[in-house]
Amino acid sequence: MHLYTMSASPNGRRVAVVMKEKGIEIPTTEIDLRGGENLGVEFKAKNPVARVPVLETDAGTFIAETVAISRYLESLVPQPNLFGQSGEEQAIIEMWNRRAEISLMIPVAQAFRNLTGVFKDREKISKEWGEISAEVARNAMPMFETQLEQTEYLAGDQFSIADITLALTLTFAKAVGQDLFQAPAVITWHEKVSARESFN
Ligand SMILES: N[C@@H](CCC(=O)N[C@@H](CS)C(=O)NCC(=O)O)C(=O)O
Repeated sequence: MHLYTMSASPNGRRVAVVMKEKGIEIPTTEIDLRGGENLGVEFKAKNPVARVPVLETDAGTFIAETVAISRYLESLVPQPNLFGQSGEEQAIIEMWNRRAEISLMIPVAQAFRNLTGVFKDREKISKEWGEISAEVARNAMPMFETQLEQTEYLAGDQFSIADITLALTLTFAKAVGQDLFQAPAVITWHEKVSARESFN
């Protein structure tokens, strides 16, 4: 296998945490996103949407999308389980992971990209859209606070991919000036999850 990633990016970090949780090491090529290495023909042949991470399997198949890669890794190394075992567990974990991605990770990324113009060499940006996206992210937080007042981890009593998505999104948001740590249950949960060996 071979991994193409930018380890410090939010999605690069998600796959890195999954790998560390499972004790998986994969030869890795760092892709220079700011320099636009992902926009070239060579990289786009691996992933036509020009994003990292991308995993090349031993059979030479390219798998993009962080959750797809993570599910594949779970199929190779099932423990510790990050995607649930019973049908219900799997559904609840998927539900919370999708909520974390759609309600938070995407708006945080849109705010970052549109307010900073970091990728304006490759996309149109709008400050207004950046501000709206930052507000959408802030407005999503009470849902996570309410859930984490009731459960140890985001999708219940098991640490899962949903925790990885939410925790790393909040860490990234803070690093780029969008502080979403406004309520106690999220703060306590984030400290606990971030202290895991796989996060460091
Ligand atoms: N839905 C994709 C998103 C991947 C993504 O947005 N990756 C970012 C890094 S975190 C990227 O490659 N950005 C480069 C660019 O936009 O040119 C996933 O889950 O992997």
